[in-house]
Amino acid sequence: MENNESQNEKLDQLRSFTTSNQNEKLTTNQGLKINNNQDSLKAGERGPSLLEDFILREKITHFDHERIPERIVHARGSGAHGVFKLNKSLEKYTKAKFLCEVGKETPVFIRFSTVAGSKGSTDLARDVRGFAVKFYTEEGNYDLVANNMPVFFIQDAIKFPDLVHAVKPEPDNEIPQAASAHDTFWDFISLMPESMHMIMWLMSDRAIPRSFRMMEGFGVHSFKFINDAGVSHFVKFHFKPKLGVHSVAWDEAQKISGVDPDFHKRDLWESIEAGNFPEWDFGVQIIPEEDEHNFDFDLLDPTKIVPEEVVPVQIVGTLTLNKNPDNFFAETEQVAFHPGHLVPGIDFSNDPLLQGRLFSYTDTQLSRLGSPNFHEIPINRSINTVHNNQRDGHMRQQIAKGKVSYEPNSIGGGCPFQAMMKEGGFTSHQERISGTKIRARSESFVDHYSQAKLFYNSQSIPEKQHLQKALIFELSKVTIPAIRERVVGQLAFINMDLAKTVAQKLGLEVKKLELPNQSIPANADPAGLQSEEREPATKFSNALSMENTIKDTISSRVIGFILADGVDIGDVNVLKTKIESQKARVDFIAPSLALVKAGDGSLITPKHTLTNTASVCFDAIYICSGENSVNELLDPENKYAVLNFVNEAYKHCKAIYFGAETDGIYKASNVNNKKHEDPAIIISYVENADEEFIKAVAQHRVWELEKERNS
Ligand code: HDD
Repeated sequence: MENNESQNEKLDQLRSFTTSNQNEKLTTNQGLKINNNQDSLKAGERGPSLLEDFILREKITHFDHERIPERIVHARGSGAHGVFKLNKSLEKYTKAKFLCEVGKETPVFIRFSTVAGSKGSTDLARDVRGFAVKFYTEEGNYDLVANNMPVFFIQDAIKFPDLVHAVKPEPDNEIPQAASAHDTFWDFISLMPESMHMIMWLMSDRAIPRSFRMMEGFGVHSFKFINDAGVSHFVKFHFKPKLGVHSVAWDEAQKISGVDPDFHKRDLWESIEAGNFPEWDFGVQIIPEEDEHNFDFDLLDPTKIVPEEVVPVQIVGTLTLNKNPDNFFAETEQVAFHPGHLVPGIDFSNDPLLQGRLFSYTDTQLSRLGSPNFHEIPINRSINTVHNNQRDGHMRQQIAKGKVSYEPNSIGGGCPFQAMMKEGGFTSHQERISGTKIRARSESFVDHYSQAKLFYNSQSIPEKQHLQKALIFELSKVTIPAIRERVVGQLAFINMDLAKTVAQKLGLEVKKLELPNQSIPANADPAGLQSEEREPATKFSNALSMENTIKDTISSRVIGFILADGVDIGDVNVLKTKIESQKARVDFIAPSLALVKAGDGSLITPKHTLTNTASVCFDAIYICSGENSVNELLDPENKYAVLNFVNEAYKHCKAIYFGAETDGIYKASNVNNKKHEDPAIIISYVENADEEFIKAVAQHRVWELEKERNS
């Protein structure tokens, strides 16, 4: 089906709010046709403008109020429409209809985001990514407001404003933008041992994804599934990308931030426009209530995962994104998520982080979107009709008929009626609670290092090296030595080699961690509840390393073909066809945007010049065959840019393919004379060179050769 003709109930609903200016006359907001949109009404051609110019006033007034406050966190986002299809019924565990009937398709809207940066910041910041999914189900909207990391920094929502204040730009000078590498963030972290597991994730390459399409999504908290019989199970939600989980290198991320700060936004948009629809498997980890206490951590602690080796993820559905929004503001900016948007069959757990979120999300929409009627904004509307006695408020859209806006009533025949459970009426899961009212943390939450160890130990060698380098980078930006020392002290509880490697580069010794006395009761102070170093019950988890991800597809990868006049069009076309047949994209890069004249006289339109893009924007490069083309690329005017392309791709461990007669470029580049075997460097004369190159692209990167490639 054509992209923008996709059909589903939500898109049909949105269509009724969508307008097009095609072949229409310009009007005011009152529908009056405008005759002159160039000049304001004046007292004489050179005179002052008149207050009575209602056309000018309307236009300027609207413009003056165009901006709304950006999200306090997750300000920078990219949205897409899609569909969720259920492949395996979860009826045994939940009565949520969209999870019961195999084959059922539910419209979704998804918004990916970075957390710390402002709306206009770069996509490639080292950061957590938001992965918020709104399911427009027949029983109302269900929001899974997830992240691309399965744990969180803090255990209790009361610390959220502190965390966010610490990571955001420092309040005196508003520096740095979209970065955690600064004093206040690490000061906070150094005093919050519970953040250490999340810090491992944040310092790993998961924090610099290659694409939104290549990252996982996690609901983080334990939620609850309730079935028809009222039986409850704990559930953890997972999205697993069909393209595998892949990241860029930190050096690359920083460069992409300059060359194309919209890299992820553009990548998502272009993939969907090209019909290359991003897809995820949707999975659940299900835990019977009676097993709640059978783990070496607390299921309610959001700084812990349930290792997949202990409770496997059952894949039950597919999420496909198949349509870009028509209007960024109306859809991606105005969409309002909330973990409390539930449907029958799904409920919360008592995770104290989740509990606090249940307040925050509606509250923030009130200041961000300006009115309790934000649910009436088209993107936020449920596909089933809303019936209740809530009335009025700013910008009310619904025209509720009749005299009655209260309940019970007799005048309105008692409508709208409460729904019984069997009619789909939501009931909170009944749970026996007994306890003392107390402002304290459970002892079962006092284990801050065991899963940080599990994560670190499960990483491959290149991943460990990247993580070390990230910590060194971040902490080297911290100006207060005591903060660096404290973080190193925390790392020592996770892995002594890690602590020593980081310490050495910071010019520090690993010292015993000493947290300053903050004069707060020990049971209220996470530092006071300093966890003992503890081993996790699960020592190693394959699922935590990106090394074990899917590497058998080049779908949607972008390959740069570097060429100039005289290029061998035969070779170009053969490889291009092979690449495109596997749903990857070829972009031509030439010395200028002038048409490139191939050796046989045919013409090629370049998409980029050697200097308006950079190797960091491509997954792999091909230096096209042809002596004349190579000579032009080695001309002093182009040589630096060409070698820069090759050398950077080499440094970032990408696949590079040298076509026939490109020896001059090979020899002048850093690739030359390397003694090691490098499976990602393909020279045209090797057997099945095209296929070898495609295989190398599918591998994403040869991280294990990074050291050699950078020496
Ligand atoms: Fe949050 C936005 C995910 C903890 C308060 N959060 C927001 C978004 C995502 C998450 C993906 C962006 C939604 C969008 O695209 O519009 N947040 C999480 C996850 C958390 C988490 C996975 C922990 C497991 N958040 C969290 C806490 C609080 C908040 C503990 C407050 C107590 N989050 C907010 C917020 C935001 C938000 C301030 C900002 C904009 C919005 O809600 O709509 O209310």
